[in-house]
Amino acid sequence: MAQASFIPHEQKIETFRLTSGNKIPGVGIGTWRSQSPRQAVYTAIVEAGYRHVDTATEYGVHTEVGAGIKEAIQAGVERNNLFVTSKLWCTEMSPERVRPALQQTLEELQLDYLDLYLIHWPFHLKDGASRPPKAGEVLDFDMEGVWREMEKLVRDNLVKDIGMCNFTLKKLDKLLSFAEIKPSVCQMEMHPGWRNDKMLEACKKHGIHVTAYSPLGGKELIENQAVQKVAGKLNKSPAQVLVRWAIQRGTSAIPKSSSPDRMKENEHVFGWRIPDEEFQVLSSIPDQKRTLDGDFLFVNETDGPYKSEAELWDNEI
Ligand code: 1BO
Repeated sequence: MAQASFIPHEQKIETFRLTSGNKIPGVGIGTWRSQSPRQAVYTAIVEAGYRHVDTATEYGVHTEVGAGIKEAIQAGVERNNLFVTSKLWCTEMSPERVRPALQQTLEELQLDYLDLYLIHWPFHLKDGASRPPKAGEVLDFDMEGVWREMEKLVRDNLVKDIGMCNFTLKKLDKLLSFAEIKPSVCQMEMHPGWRNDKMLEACKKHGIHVTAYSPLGGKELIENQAVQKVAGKLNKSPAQVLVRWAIQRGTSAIPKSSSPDRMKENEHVFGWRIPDEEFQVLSSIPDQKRTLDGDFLFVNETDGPYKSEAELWDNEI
């Protein structure tokens, strides 16, 4: 359930309580393909009031993101008021590589701990794997072994919460069958153009909070008539409506922006609501399409092991 607390800039920010008892802010700044991550992170925290920074080893921006966080802390924001998420990349998806990967991440970010560490994708890639992988470059994924190591990171206070991204119902069931520390967060693509209701329901049933990535969808969604109409009626921008929709659905959201004005706009989604009727309109947009299908990362149509998008997602699409 969302709770409100005050942050600078006279804004209320809603947070969600995780099963661990820790709180995750309703909106975070995404850093995938960020043009100037150091500046973006600093501006997001200090000027726009964000308290959640989402990054990943694979984005190649840890050093810059860490510098932005450090500058924000020097400007007076306390570390314990920030929520920093990073992710374990697929080449490190074997038990003995989990801890060294996290240690490198902490070093690059200049932090003592992460608030949240996520399995980025539930696949194990060979070092230097091509994109998409060639034959033999997708290795067996020891999910249980990797999770055990993630659990140790929590016990050793190196990360406060653990979770995963880009899971399916099938993989979620598998993880829950052996997890001693249950995942706190599942990060998935979600927006009115890709609602993924079943995954959201499954996570809610197990007390797993969902963070929606790509909450603005693509250009088509921003320009969608229903989205435009609701935005006009509420006197908000389409982006604000989309982020607010995510929050009202019980998920946190991590829109990406490098423009300070857009960052502020995307964060001004608290203290107002999308009325039920309009919420339903957004929740009934018929065209359902991912903006990020993972094909370019993992699908090898001739050699597999994932020969199609459907196989990648355990035929749940
Ligand atoms: C390559 C990573 C995609 C977004 O998290």
